[in-house]
Amino acid sequence: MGNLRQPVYLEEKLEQVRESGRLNIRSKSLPTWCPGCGYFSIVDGVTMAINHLQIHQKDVTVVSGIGCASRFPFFLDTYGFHTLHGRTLPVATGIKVANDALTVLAIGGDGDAFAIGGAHIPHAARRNVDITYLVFDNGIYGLTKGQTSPTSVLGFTTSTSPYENQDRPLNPLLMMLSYDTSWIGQSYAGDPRHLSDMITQAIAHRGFSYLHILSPCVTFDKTSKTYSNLKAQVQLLPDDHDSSDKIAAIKHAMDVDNPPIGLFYKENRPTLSDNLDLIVDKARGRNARA
Ligand SMILES: Cc1ncc(C[n+]2csc(CCOP(=O)(O)OP(=O)(O)O)c2C)c(N)n1
Ligand code: SF4
Ligand SMILES: [Mg+2]
Repeated sequence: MGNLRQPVYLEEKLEQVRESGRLNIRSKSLPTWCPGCGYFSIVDGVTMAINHLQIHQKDVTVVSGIGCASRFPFFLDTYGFHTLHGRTLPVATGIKVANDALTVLAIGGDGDAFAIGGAHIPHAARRNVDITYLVFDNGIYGLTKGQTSPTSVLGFTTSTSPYENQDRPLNPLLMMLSYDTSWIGQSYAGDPRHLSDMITQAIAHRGFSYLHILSPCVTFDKTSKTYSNLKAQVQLLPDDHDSSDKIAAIKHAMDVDNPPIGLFYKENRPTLSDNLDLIVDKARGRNARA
């Protein structure tokens, strides 16, 4: 009995959250993530961004798939939708098209996004659905106890790669650039100030915004995307990076050894809802002539 771990007193944590003044958006369900998981700073970043942009919580819907990352909607006192594994974007698209006034956040891990959900991403991006997609990349399947994911690095040893991972990792930023995403950024869970600023910019963008968040899984990754490795690797995008220059963004996205953080690319163009409105107008015009 002497070896039993001390219980975590969630009431004390709840009190800290209450004192921070952010409980108006944080729900009374405190995150069940492992202590030290990078995701804690993301929930804080989203809370700060929503407060900063003065969006009322009744106007926010958070949609997720399945995974540790996808538990996210439970921890915010907004509307939320915990969908099936990999099906975040179709559900988020439906919500936005049904009510364009809502701020819709789609959330998932690297597995939820780029393995089972990978085929949905190009279509949400090219249609420029006005939602914000936050992908938490820990390079592993956390919830199912540490298998390789599409972003696991070469040589990574996990339960499904005991003789080291031989599959080359995807480069999500390059993919998003090629999908014509209208806003693309990257941030790091170990830099909360940068993170909340990037989340704020992503939500403020009118169109499909994609924020790639590097975030350590402290329980199942002791060697790869750890805090100490990421801290040494990440670098700010250069001050003179022109976020309207896609070729420059592609070059920076290829720097996988020293992942740059910041705004890679941004353009303004009509959203899916704008285009649907045009179609409605055209159809009404035709009906009027008929
Ligand atoms: C259809 C289906 N296939 C597989 C699973 C098992 N499963 C649940 S979460 C998950 C991967 C989670 O990894 P990721 O999306 O990276 O999130 P993380 O847990 O790392 O935050 C898998 C394979 C499932 N729930 N449903
Ligand atoms: S298993 Fe990993 S990703 Fe999941 S909560 Fe724990 S540290 Fe975070
Ligand atoms: Mg993951």
